[in-house]
Amino acid sequence: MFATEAIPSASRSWSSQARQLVDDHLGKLLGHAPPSPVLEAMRYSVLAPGKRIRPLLALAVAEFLDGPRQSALQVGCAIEMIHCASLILDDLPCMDDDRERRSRLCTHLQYGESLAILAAVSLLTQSQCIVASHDALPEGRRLALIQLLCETVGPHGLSLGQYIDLHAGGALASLEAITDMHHLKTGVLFLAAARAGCVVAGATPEQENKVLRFTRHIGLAFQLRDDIRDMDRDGVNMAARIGAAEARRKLRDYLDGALAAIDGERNAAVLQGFVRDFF
Ligand code: GRG
Repeated sequence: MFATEAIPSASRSWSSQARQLVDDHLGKLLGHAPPSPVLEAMRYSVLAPGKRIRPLLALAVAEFLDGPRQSALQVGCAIEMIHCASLILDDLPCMDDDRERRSRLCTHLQYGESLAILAAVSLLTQSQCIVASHDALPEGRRLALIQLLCETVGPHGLSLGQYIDLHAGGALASLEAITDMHHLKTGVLFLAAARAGCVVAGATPEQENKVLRFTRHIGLAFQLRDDIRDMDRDGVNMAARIGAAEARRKLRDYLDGALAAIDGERNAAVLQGFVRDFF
């Protein structure tokens, strides 16, 4: 177990210990053998230093619900692979046309566009494979997880969010429309991570409602915090629209809302620690 109280050294937070677990597990899941240029590009993208907030959320939720850590780790890593696939695609010239990601050259600049696209596609399929083959979970739960992950990426999830951002982002007039777009681009993957923790742990509907209320607030807070940091950058920015002071007030409200959703629960400390470590 790595419940907060079980962490051996006071200088290592729950998150830094869990992040190490995730990094190690991703390295194993994307092992070198047999060698392949596509695998090399996948490793380049996934093993670059990321915050790992989505797998950590899956782990924290499973721990909140006394669920099995190893299964949460496996599914959390599948979600990190989907996240990395979305980053590779987002950085392409036909999308956001970025140069740097996680302090490194973007995958398409390091390996070329065709290999970057193949790595993204392979990360998506690999994410399904590692859930399907995780026989510590009953088949019904594995199927539920695969369905969840497919729906999260598909035409009403991440892909739609990206389409709206690329084709209508600058013209979005209302704050609601911007929030909806951010929800699709960012929030749905956070919700998938939290739902995955619930599926792994066999949560009751009541438990799942609490976790999802917590996560909706966290997703909104994450995006707004990014917008506050990036107020000068081009693109749709909620903080630039409403002003820094109002954005900071909203951010506090979101975090209060997240903590209120789990207030009084037996294992609330792990999700409280998650909020403390990330925000
Ligand atoms: C087929 C998977 C797939 C996606 C197609 C390209 C696309 C649609 C969606 C891209 C969505 C996107 C890039 C949203 C931004 C999400 C976001 C907040 C990224 C930054 O996340 P962090 O801060 O980054 O967690 P690290 O590097 O720490 O993981």
